[in-house]
Amino acid sequence: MTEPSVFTRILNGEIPSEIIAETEHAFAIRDIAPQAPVHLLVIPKTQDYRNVAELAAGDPALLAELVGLASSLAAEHAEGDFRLVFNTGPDAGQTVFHVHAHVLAGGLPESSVG
Ligand code: DGP
Repeated sequence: MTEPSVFTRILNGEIPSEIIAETEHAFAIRDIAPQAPVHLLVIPKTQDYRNVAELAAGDPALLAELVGLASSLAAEHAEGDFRLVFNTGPDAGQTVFHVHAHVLAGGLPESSVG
């Protein structure tokens, strides 16, 4: 059996982190090491999908739920515009293999590619 990820442990209350929003299948927390004025993580409650490619193939409706939650959080915590980043694979900087979206907002650098 797969070990619970850090995000599953947060969801279960085993690691302290405020859950700032929740939907039926997803939840959101603040990133522990923010890289923008607003830096949130939107995460499926299931850890069945390691990255966004697996999630898109396996449950596109859940991917859409993540995007919808990201959008409403950007409206609530910033002016509404946001950058959505899914690091996919270790060489792309992914460190937690429980798919999650970084929601970056509130004054981003000018660069347009990430
Ligand atoms: P990634 O590198 O894309 O896998 O992003 C993982 C993110 O998870 C990273 O930006 C830091 C964040 N993170 C890791 N552990 C914790 C934690 O215990 N609490 C919170 N709030 N964020 C965490």
